[in-house]
Amino acid sequence: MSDLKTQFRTCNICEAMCGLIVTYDEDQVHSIKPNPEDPLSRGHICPKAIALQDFRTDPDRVTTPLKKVDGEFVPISWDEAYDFAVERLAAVQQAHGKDGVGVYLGNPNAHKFGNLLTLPGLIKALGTSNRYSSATADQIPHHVASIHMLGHPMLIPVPDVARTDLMLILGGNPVVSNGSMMTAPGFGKRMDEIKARGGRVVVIDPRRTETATRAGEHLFIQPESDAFLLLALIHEVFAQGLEDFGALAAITDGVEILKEAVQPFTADKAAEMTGIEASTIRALARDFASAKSAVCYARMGASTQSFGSLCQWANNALNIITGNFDSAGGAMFTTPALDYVGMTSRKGKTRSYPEKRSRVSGQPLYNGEFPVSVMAEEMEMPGEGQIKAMITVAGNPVLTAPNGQRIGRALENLDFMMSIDLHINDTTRHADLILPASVALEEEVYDMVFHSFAVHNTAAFAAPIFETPNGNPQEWELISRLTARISGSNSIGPSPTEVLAMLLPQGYHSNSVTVEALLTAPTGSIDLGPLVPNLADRLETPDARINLAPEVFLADLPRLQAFQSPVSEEFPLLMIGRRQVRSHNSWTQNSPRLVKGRNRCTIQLNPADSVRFRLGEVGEVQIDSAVGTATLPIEITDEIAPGVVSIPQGWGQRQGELSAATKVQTVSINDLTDDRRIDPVSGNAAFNGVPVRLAAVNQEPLARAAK
Ligand SMILES: Nc1nc2c(c(=O)[nH]1)N[C@H]1C(S)=C(S)[C@@H](COP(=O)(O)OP(=O)(O)OC[C@H]3O[C@@H](n4cnc5c(=O)[nH]c(N)nc54)[C@H](O)[C@@H]3O)O[C@H]1N2
Ligand SMILES: Nc1nc2c(c(=O)[nH]1)N[C@H]1C(S)=C(S)[C@@H](COP(=O)(O)OP(=O)(O)OC[C@H]3O[C@@H](n4cnc5c(=O)[nH]c(N)nc54)[C@H](O)[C@@H]3O)O[C@H]1N2
Ligand code: SF4
Ligand SMILES: [Mo]
Repeated sequence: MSDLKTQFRTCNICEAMCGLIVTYDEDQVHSIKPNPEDPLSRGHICPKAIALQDFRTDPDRVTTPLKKVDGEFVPISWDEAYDFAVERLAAVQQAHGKDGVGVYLGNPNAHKFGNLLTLPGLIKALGTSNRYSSATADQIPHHVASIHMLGHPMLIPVPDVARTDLMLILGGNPVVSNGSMMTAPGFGKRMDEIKARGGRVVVIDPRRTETATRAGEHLFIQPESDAFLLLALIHEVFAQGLEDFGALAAITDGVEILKEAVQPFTADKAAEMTGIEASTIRALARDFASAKSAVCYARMGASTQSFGSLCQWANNALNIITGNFDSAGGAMFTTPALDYVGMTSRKGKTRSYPEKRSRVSGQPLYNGEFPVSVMAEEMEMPGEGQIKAMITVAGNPVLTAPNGQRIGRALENLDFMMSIDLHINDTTRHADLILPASVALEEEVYDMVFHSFAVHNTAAFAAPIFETPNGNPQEWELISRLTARISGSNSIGPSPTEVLAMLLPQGYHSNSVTVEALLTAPTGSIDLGPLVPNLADRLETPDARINLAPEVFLADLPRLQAFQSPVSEEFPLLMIGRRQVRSHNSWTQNSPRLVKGRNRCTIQLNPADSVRFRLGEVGEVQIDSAVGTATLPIEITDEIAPGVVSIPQGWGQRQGELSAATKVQTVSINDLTDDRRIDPVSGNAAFNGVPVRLAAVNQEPLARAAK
């Protein structure tokens, strides 16, 4: 045991950045434990952290370049692999132009320092504008709100959970997800702390989530009706004369326009659309505006829906008009050691938005990426600019994008596809070439993105622990080598650690945060203190002022006013997704320790609906949407609102591609989600509120409600 070593490390699976203590020897991990001294996570971890070791030793992991020959993947050398990739990509671009090659970047990239540093170079070398990522499945409405109101997509307000007196949560389940665009590990404990100091947390969700249960205050809401609620809260704050702009009064524009715009959105109208009583909405507005501090936080459920952009705008507006923006206990802005906003500053640059529109259906492009919802049609529709080859890096859109099966069919018809990934899975099985990626424990880790969204400022860095298998390059080096070959150069550029050393001096804490200081931090992480007001200096709008009422959102209000529930006789229920503690999106389901136990891929249904559709005695149901069908076990529970059903995201791995240990038969929610359902302002996918019907398996479809 003498050669056991220990390392402080940040878990980079989800956004929470939990501090870990990893004990290991030359070959393997001995233990992964929470770091109680980590100033951000304070000893929190979840079961996924322990599985970090499984991703490395996974028997199904791809560990050599694989080329598809007569339908079978065969190992090839790295030289052959690079040559094959470069030759085929060049052939496609010669025949169809630069845009003939599309790129899809999946969620793990956001957590991988080396990938974030090197992928922009790859895209530049390819010269394609056909770019997609999981961000447009997920969070573009936040960026769109920040662009138009504050001038920079990454000026994202983060709830000051540590000091707030009243927190309103719409469409987030941070007890399970540990926060999103709000890095808040151990959120349950943080809620307990709010309550212990006399504060409140109110959760508004069509499901009584784990967060709602622990918060103690929960209101059911009809899917996709959040914008009505948020605008009614704004309406009520003005109507009750409770607005107070605090320190931002002098730099906020558009107050009168906003006041006028919310006129039609009364508490009564919101009550009709949301199912929440008007008196409750009025009281909530009063409590929110009169609390010493309060913060409204609207996430996934309020973002991945048809009115995602209106929700994020209204969410910010509510915080701003109640003096809860850039002030303690409200929505605040981080000052990270590696300042992404500063590094990508747009000050003094004039831009128009959306930057472009997609070729086939004219959906907006923000942040250089088209909505993932249009990826299939861009591959299918012939003509100039059609995608004829695709590169996926750490992405699994067949399981994670709306109408995923359509994407699978489109990938199959391409001239060429390549993937950088860990697995042969539902997406990468369509590739002609798979390049094996390194995993977390084989890489240095510095979180470039999520320090920007953290509820407390910290910085942490760790070196790789293990070598990559077969002497493979680390993923950043793989990407750099591919880029070099594409651009005919020999140079692969500096390592992520070298880049970090160059960038830290430009950040907010250049005196205290250096690579050396990070590596020797006694608790594994440097505490940079609570969030501090700073917005006035950071606004990137052309006039350096906050715009409360940008035209793009005002122009979308008539669409909201015209909105009617999509419930019909054919599709009488609305489907939403849910996350689970023991899985991360679609890619952790190959860890036996995470998937053991009962099949968690169930459809949740309210008892009233099980009676209404005569499904009480049924073990399994068939669910149909406009685009697909699936069969899965039923779970009758009053934790889901009447009229709504919930299926977890991230499942549906087809049999035969996972190890025997984890072969559970599950379904992909995105066989059912509809790629035509989007938020047209941002192009973000509307995963939530999908109209569906249920039928008992092997019986006539019970499409109609028993009246
Ligand atoms: N364990 C685990 N943690 C994760 C992930 C994971 O897969 N597993 N994924 C990570 C990623 S990539 C992200 S983006 C984050 C997401 O983290 P969160 O934003 O917390 O997302 P969810 O947990 O999906 O919670 C969304 C909630 O919205 C509700 N909802 C659905 N439709 C509506 C609606 O119309 N209105 C309202 N008000 N609510 C609605 C759902 O019931 C659900 O409770 O989680 C991250 N953390
Ligand atoms: N219906 C519905 N759909 C959803 C959601 C939802 O709530 N409901 N959530 C959405 C959200 S928030 C997100 S972020 C997206 C996620 O969508 P994606 O990013 O497309 O999906 P992931 O499941 O994260 O897929 C990660 C892929 O990367 C591979 N991988 C894992 N680690 C590495 C690595 O280190 N390097 C490389 N190269 N590959 C790696 C995995 O094998 C897998 O193929 O899904 C979205 N889809
Ligand atoms: S909550 Fe997220 S960051 Fe923390 S241990 Fe779990 S997966 Fe890792
Ligand atoms: Mo996400």
